[in-house]
Amino acid sequence: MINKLIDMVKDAGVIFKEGYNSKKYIEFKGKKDLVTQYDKNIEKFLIEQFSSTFKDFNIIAEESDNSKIKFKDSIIIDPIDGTTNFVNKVPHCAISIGVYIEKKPYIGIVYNPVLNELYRAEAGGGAYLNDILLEVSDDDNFQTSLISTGFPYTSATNSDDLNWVIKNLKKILPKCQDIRRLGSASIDLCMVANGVYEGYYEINLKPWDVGAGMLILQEAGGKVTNAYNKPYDMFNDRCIVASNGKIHDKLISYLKD
Ligand code: LIP
Repeated sequence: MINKLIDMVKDAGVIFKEGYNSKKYIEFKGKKDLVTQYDKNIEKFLIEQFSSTFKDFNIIAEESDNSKIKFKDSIIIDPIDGTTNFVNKVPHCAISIGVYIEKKPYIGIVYNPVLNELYRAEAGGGAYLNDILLEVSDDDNFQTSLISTGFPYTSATNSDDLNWVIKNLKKILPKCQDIRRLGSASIDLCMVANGVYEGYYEINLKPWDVGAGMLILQEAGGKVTNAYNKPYDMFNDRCIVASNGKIHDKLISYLKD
């Protein structure tokens, strides 16, 4: 299944790359939440491909109405994770595909066509960036750890969410090496998998932002939980905490107090 998926995702990458370099028609789903014709076109292309080839799976996709879909044997699509980057030509954006069987992660693919970087993992089979086996960093010192985060779209309208972001930046920034905000949750998770970041946290993400990256990180030896150190439920939990495993408890302790 993974090779077929990769071929289809690479075909979708052609539309992605063409769009990256072209004029976009932008609509606003919320005050900050953008969508372009390329998000819709890539999603439509992938849904057509997946539904005709993988008939045993239903599809949950960012730009679609998912209200009647039951998550079980599912393919979760984010056609462009990092749409704000895509619109502004910041080359950190990706197609994210998570495949689940019986609600358990089976395959994850995160493909950045701009940089030609394809992250992939199969449950129990390790994680790769192109052909390089991924392994999380072994740094266990929080002070030398590079931490990544994201700012939820809701911070524009919800003062609790904005305060949460500021409060946790104030707590974590002095205690770590530095903080990065790259703008694509799926790539953030892959960069923890690749040992670039030691940790990552963010609130209010959706299953399509993380459905692939979580498996890629876990297969590279990393850890993903909620803020209470319990398994992260991508449909219900507010905060995702991801790490190389070694600084996980420290990161949780800062997010908690
Ligand atoms: C985005 C994320 C980004 C996060 C945004 C948003 P989109 O996904 O990947 O890191 O901070 O809140 O969820 O909307 O570009 O697919």
